[in-house]
Amino acid sequence: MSQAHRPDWVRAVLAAAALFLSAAVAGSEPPAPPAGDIPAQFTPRTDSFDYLRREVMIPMRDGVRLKTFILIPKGAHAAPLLLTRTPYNAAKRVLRFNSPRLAAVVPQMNDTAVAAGYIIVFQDVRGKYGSEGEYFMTRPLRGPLNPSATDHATDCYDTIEWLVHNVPESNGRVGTFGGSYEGYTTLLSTVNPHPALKAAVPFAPMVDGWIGDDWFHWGAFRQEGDLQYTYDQEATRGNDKEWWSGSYDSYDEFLRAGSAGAMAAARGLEPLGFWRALVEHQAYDSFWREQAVDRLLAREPLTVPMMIVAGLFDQEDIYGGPALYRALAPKDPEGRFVHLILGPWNHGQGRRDGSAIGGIRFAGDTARWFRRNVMQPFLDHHLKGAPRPDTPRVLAYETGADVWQRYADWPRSCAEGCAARARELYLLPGGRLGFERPSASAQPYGEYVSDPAKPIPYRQRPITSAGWGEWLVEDQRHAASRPDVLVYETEPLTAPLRVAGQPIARFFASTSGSDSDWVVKLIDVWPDEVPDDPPLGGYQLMLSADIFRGRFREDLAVPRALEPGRVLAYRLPLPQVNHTFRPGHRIMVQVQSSWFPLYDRNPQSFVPNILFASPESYVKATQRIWHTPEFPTAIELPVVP
Ligand code: PG9
Repeated sequence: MSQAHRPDWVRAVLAAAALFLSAAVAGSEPPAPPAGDIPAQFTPRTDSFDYLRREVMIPMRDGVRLKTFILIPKGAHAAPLLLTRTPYNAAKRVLRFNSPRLAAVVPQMNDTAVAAGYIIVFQDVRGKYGSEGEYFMTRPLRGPLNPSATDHATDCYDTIEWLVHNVPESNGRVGTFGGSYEGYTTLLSTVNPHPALKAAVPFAPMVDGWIGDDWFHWGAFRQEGDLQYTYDQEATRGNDKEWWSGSYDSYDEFLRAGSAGAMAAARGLEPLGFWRALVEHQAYDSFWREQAVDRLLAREPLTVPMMIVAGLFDQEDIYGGPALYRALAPKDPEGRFVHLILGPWNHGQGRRDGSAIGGIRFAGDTARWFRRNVMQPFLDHHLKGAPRPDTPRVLAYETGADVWQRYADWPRSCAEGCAARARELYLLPGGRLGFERPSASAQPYGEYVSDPAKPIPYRQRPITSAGWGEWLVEDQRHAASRPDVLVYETEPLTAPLRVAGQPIARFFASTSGSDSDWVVKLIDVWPDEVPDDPPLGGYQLMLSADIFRGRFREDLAVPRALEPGRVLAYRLPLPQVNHTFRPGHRIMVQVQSSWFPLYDRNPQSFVPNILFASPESYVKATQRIWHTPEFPTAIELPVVP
């Protein structure tokens, strides 16, 4: 019989007996009976745990205290500290499993550090969850965008200062570590860094929120995740009020809402500071430029060794890692400070299991392999004084061939004698794709009608929260068969074609509208039959793709209407590739004008702020992609000879 099911009289007799006994033992008046079963204080028994857990409030220079969890392997002595500063609830980040084992409690990304005896530290950023102070989305560094006296750099400095003086089990060396937003805070830890900071490992860091990470891509607003994210993060300090949805398929939900602004209004986002910032800063103005981390760090001295970990299929922050490397590598001619890892990973997958994304499989658990064999030796060298490992300057997984490549630079350098050379892959009449320039033909352009009433789903409907991490590798046949998607492809290749670097779409386009979005996708088409993996037969694997909002063609900071009917030149740098198209495969390029509802719809008639486009402003447009000698649309491919 459980406690709760004992009859009342039994409980009363038992309680009286217990009181009598305890009074007899103490020889005094019996204490007042407890009000309920739950003691005023309970101390869990953790003697079987393999770690100690300390929860502290660390004071910052302005008196604000930040909630910090310090997990120390039992018996640790002179152990390095690995610090993650998070907006995602530190208490939960150190509770993956409610386990007595440190390896099970911390996120998987810490696996090799735990095995190596590190002390793991997680901290809530200012203003979130257990930390005091005010929150700002990806709080910019002190300066014009942040008039206060603190930022992530100072908060990290003050935290490290406290840790090295108050954790006697440590060796006084600290690494900063974390992905995405935590990657952003990791990057900012290197600005005026604390002398004890010896290494930083940002995974999939958010670097430039307008050009190609999280909030916009080249001016197109990523409404689907961002409205929800802003709501969840900013409505309350502890994410107690969460975005609600009455639809299984977010395609329907966003289409019915009309515009992103209408959707935001329907959920009451107006009081949220970052929503107001999004409304005001739709163009690449100083708000975005001045907080782009690649620009900021390029101005700072490079003193903290950094391993930038990026994913080739990152659906959230695909731009940041390589952009940061491009900005920092010139400051490090010897290649001793900055390393770039390009893994076959979706957003932050380098922190988890890297065996596959959806149905696309790689050569084993590439992420664990990287953490064990590349990242941990790098950390051990800088934080434990282990011998210098042979860390490649750039380590990139070659998709298609399924091998890791070590490079002396990225894009691959001429010094290596194997530079990637830009080769133009032309869009040609008849849906062909080839390395020969177009000649005059009866078919000077490909044409489609883009109808905002029927935008192209960015992935197979229904669009639910499942599948978000896989959409970049989703089979593109669902788009290829639509009349509003142009498709160009080569013949099956007779020899392997290897590409390493950044493809650039140089296209000539006209529209009957006065504004337009352009989506360009570079695709590897598998042979019709793949006996060893049948679902890959004819699979259209998107290697690299992006969207450009036409109004920013002339100036990213100033939107301008397009001239209807006029052929205009565009240049759209696409995400990095490191891939071999194998014999029998085809190269394909698709062009379309919406990617919905991930990106908000372009009304196709110029309006001052697309967030608030009225229903009448959404109009059909006839789109043309040109392929003539005068207007030779091409993808500039970084081909390795
Ligand atoms: N991609 C997420 C994010 C980073 C920075 C700002 C906003 C969102 C993340 O995964 O943390």
